[in-house]
Amino acid sequence: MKRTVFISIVGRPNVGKSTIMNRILGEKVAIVSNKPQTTRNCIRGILTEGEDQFVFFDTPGIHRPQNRLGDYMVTAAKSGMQQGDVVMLVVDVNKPVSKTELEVIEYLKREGVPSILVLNKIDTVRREQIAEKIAAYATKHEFDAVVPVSAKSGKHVDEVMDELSKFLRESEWFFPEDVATDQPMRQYVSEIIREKLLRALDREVPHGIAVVIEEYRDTGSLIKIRAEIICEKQSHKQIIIGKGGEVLKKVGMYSREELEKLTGSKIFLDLWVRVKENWREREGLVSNFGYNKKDIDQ
Ligand SMILES: Nc1nc2c(ncn2[C@@H]2O[C@H](COP(=O)(O)OP(=O)(O)OP(=O)(O)O)[C@@H](O)[C@H]2O)c(=O)[nH]1
Ligand SMILES: [Mg+2]
Repeated sequence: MKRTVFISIVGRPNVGKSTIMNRILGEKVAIVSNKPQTTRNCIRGILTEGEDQFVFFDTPGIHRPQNRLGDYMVTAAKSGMQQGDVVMLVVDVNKPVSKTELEVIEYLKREGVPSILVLNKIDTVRREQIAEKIAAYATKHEFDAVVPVSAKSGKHVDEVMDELSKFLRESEWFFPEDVATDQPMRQYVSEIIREKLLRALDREVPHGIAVVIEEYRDTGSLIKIRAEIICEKQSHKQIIIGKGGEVLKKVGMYSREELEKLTGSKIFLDLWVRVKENWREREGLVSNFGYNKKDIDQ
């Protein structure tokens, strides 16, 4: 008897939503960085075990949008929250209960959606702090389960799976058993390059970056990829390229390494940097660069 469950992973930016999804899948499907607002689209991750299929929606962190891109991300997150049979609210155990968590809890109560509270990053705090956080959330909502975890080390992540298993229902599967995501290859490639940029750059520069794949051609012996890195200002372009092209070279090298591992092919990667003044404020450009509200199931 085949069973399925859809799980929405939601929460504030930077709490570890993508990390925990990757950990559960045992594969990197969503990019991760130490900067908030890393994930911009809803990304599906699929785990099939025996007769059971778990379909996860990793969503962008819910925040107060500052521009059109932010509007898109929050719309995508809220739509993703509604796709799940069960909502997994991920919080950073170091952080107090915030407006975002209260907003999610309000939705859970209003719609009567089952939910699991995941207190992440327990590797960074003392045990008493975990108990305090559990008590703080207990006054706000009766979750179906509360699981303190470390997504980074994997500690207690199996308990999250035990809890999620309780929501499996008899149903046909929606995805083949051997796929971990339905993300199109071009999006995957652009995300990997964006991750390397997020890791190489500081402050506001990486937040104003989009990566557009202009060419993706598999010649059999080699995959040729040409990507444009869009940034918001001329000064950002110089930072992205770096002295003597050093930063861009590194980004290219790390991206290529990961793409070769992912595809098992040799990769030729050609990166270009282009300025589109304040593109995050311009609806047309935001949707051109892969963040189109029309693509969101609402
Ligand atoms: N110490 C510690 N760090 C963690 C843990 N889980 C995630 N992190 C780190 O937290 C940062 C954010 O992780 P992400 O998975 O990108 O967070 P996210 O919630 O998906 O963030 P957005 O996509 O921006 O909403 C990264 O630097 C992770 O390595 C954990 O259990 N312990
Ligand atoms: Mg993320």
